[in-house]
Amino acid sequence: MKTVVLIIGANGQLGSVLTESLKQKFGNSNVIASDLRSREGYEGSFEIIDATDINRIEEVVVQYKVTQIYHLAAILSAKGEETPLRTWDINMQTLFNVLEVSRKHNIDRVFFPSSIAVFGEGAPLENTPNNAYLDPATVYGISKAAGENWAQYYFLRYGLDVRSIRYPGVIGYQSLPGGGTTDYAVDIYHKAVLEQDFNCFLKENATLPMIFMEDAIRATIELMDAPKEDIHTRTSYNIAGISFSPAEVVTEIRKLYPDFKVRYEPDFRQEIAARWPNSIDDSAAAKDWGWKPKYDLKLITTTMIQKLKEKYRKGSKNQAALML
Ligand code: AKB
Repeated sequence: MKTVVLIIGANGQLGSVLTESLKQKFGNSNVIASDLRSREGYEGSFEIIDATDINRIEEVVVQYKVTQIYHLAAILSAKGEETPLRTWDINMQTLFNVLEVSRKHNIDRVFFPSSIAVFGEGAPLENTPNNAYLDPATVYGISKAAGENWAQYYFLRYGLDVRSIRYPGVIGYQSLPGGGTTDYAVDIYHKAVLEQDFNCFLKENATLPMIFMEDAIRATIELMDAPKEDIHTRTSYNIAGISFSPAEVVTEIRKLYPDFKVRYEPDFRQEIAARWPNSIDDSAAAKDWGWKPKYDLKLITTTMIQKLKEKYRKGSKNQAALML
């Protein structure tokens, strides 16, 4: 059977990069990118989809004979706290719509991203196990914990092959994050390359699990490629990349930019970060589908700085600076 992929939330930090990788894997004509707004210069099939509208998702699924859906649209941890009930509505309604359309149209595989935000005070901070107690303190985390259980429900009740990863903070040069607690770990590299000072909204010792974009994309594709009988976790898999604090990134960056200046001005996002794990046990993902990260902090830092320098040199300096 030919694989035709629909990506919902294709303009986002992860979605924009994943879309390009899926185009390479399945061919341009078999990947349909979608988001609330069109993307200028996008090469390939692009549909405007508001994922709160189930009819619109269904229309596109039928039109293109979609066989796989990656549902990446969500309001993240920090932004979600501005309007908790709206965040709950959007995160849950869009998931229900994707699950229902997938069930109705016998979609082959569905990907639903979860997050380290599902953990709270009840989970061990170090090496947090896959099956740790989930008591999230943000509405985003609550929606992801509920979403994981709905994903499992659709698998158990209807046999829908939904697969999920709990992403740590994702760091990449290709795109910018929006509204997360881990966003500082991308912004800091832009500021270093632009030779500007950085105001950090977390404390210098706030250690969080992070992952480089290349590793995050590879994990997603490896999970989706794994044989069905190897997937033993139907809520969501922990995956680890590397864990570090703002102070540790600054030390790495200063090896290349010795004058780089940082001020620590923790805000409400520090409270969120304090309840999240410091490090993650990803042995279930390693055992079931062979997960292994490649990028450590040194390699992330040298790659981020080299790629961002190239990007800014190519003339997107003003545009990127405006986006921060
Ligand atoms: C966030 O900070 O909200 C996200 C996440 C860890 O899910 N990057």
